[in-house]
Amino acid sequence: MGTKSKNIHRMLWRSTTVVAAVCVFSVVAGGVYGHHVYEPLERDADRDGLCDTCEIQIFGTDHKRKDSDADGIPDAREDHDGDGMANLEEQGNIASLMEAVESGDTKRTMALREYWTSMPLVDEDGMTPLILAARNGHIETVRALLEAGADVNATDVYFSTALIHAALTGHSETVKVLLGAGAGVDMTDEDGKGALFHAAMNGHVDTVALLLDAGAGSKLEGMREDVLMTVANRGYTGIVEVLLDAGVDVNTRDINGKTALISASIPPGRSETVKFLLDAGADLNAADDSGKTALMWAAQYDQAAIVKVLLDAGADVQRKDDAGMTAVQIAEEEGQVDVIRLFEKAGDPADVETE
Ligand SMILES: [Ca+2]
Ligand SMILES: [Ca+2]
Ligand SMILES: [Ca+2]
Repeated sequence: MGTKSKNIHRMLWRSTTVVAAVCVFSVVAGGVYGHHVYEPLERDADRDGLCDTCEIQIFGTDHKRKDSDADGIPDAREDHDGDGMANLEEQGNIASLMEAVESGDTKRTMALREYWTSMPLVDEDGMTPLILAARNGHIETVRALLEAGADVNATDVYFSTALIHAALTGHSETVKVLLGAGAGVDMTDEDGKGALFHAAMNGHVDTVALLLDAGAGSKLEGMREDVLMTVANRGYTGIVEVLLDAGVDVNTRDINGKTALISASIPPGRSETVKFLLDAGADLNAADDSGKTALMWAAQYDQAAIVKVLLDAGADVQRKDDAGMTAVQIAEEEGQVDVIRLFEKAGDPADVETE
């Protein structure tokens, strides 16, 4: 569900002012971009201008035959719903709706209301107009859609709601509007992740704060704790702070017994997060299920800056993991010279040990 791919896809639709060219253009562009993801939507097997997906999902015609019912009227000129408008023109209106929603054209989105339910059928992600507007932070369109009765908790094919999409893109004002309209704050996608998780994963601190205020994660076992570990690992200190303020225990552990401090000590560039966690009362010498402390993990992965912070904070250098190794021995085994030098500066723990 990459934004870039999605944009290319939207561009394809946008490039189809000449409705009849929709599918022909897409076939050519598909070759250029090599985007097979959208092939089912853009393919036009019988080259009659109607996309396969439109024929199958909406018009009920045979996508492999230009005149499915052999009555002499091509599928493109048939009128599947008897409203006086030919199928090809209806397809153009659906494309126009998608373009209007994505660009935040509220007036046109409302004018094309009769296609709201068609849009998810031809969008490979099953996006409703509300989801697409929310994802793009088009707050006026979101409001108009909600007022017109759009289902605030409708999902795409990944079971992601408009709230999840607004949260992962960090459109906090849109998140507010959706919450106000009764969006399920703890609804989860196909991976069991909710809006809180997605906002946190993408570093949107304001959105995380809003969702926590709305009670996100309070009913989902371990959700806030999982989020703490993840954002600590990613170095999103602001979100760590918001989560701790919301009552998450700084020393909570994941399924491998790792604390947030340990999670933050493994990747590079997390010194500030490590310092923040220590100031917030993180257990400096907490060990995970393998007996490894934050110091040992940082030593193993050559995170010299973090080793320095942990040593300065008084981390226990003599402590051994379940394999009987101290942090400096781990660093030696891994050949992490920068870290070894730091231990030497801090006083050789081996000497201390034999005293
Ligand atoms: Ca066709
Ligand atoms: Ca026909
Ligand atoms: Ca029609």
